[in-house]
Amino acid sequence: MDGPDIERFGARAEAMLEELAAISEEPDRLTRRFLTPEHKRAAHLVGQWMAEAGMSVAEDALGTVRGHYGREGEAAGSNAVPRLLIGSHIDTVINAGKYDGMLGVVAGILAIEHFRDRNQRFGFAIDVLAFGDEEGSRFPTVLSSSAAVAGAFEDRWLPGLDVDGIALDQAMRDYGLDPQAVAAAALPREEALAYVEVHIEQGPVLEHQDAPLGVVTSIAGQFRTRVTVRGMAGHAGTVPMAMRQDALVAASEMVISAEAIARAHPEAAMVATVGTMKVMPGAANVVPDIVEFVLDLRASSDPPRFKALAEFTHRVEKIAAARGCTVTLETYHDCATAACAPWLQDGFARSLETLGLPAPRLVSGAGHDGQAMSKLTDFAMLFVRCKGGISHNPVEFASVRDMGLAVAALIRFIEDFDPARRH
Ligand code: HGY
Ligand code: MN
Ligand code: MN
Repeated sequence: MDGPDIERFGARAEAMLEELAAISEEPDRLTRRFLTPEHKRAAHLVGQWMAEAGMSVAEDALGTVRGHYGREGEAAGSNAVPRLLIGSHIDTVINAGKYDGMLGVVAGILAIEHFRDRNQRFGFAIDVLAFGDEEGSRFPTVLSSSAAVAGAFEDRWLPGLDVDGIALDQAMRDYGLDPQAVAAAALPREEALAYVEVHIEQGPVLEHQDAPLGVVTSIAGQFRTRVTVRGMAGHAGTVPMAMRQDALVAASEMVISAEAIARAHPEAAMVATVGTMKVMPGAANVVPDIVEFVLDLRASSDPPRFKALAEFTHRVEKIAAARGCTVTLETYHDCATAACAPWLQDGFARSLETLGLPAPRLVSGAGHDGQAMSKLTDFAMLFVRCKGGISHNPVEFASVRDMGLAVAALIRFIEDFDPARRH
């Protein structure tokens, strides 16, 4: 693989990402949430690309598009075939960038296309997986579609409601899926050789080190905890300040306390974010009586994360009591820190070295499908430099050259992949 190949891979990736980015729920920004008609259109497009790259294509009960590239001598329709899994997600956050998730799916497809063009087969099959619920931007679930492949889907997620009051299982039926068939989406453990993912770094480290690519060592664990504060509605003009049970002021103090807890633990790379808040009844001249917000709390290891949630719980109960309010917390997502398998990390490091590139190793503060897939098999990730480390923002950017290098590194990784190295 030489320079022109790298440029060609990168240009193809850019064009495919552009095409996917045009499929949005909103006219002037990219938003594509799980099981929406736009998810279905993007899944169909990805399925077409997989078929054109020489894969057989299927869709599982969670809408994951699964391309299969058979191993040497594999007869059509064989099952129980050992396979290397490559994937990422095609759902987005609200007002997203076009690289987060989609780049990993496109890179997998371009790698298979490269092998198909050379009629190159391996002693193992390769599946490319396009997951639809990594971001958790529609239902109170996160990583549900990769969890289904890993056999870790939880039925308690099915009644979860989106902002319009549509339950996950209803949305699955509306999409043409069968919520009762989720178990069939699980891949038998003995068939999964490993899971690898190419993803933009979504942070500033690679750019700071002037490295186009990097090898992930582990993915930070995360909580998503719904906090509901209840006070007393009242007339904005008549309730004296000292007599208020203002749920929004209490909630605001709680958000500040979450920030203070995270700031106090840089050693754990702790981060706390409140990105959504519902204020009820939602009138300018009514003292709010119910406020609901979600805390996203992460750290580079689990013990400090658990301690921080306990500390936050203690502080919010005190804040609520002092303001004549009550508070309830419901942690609906608890994803453990997940370590990338050293033998797979080394595989990516070797592939970077053969391309004459540095192979920095780094932690991922962002969550990924690999955390769910780690319940099925060993996993690893290859990070791609992104401009300013910006992500979850429409200015998110990865260069054509860096994306081309990522595809080339993935190809090298696959050519060098040997399941016998798993120890
Ligand atoms: O939130 C995350 O870390 C990921 O982008 N879903
Ligand atoms: Mn994301
Ligand atoms: Mn992502």
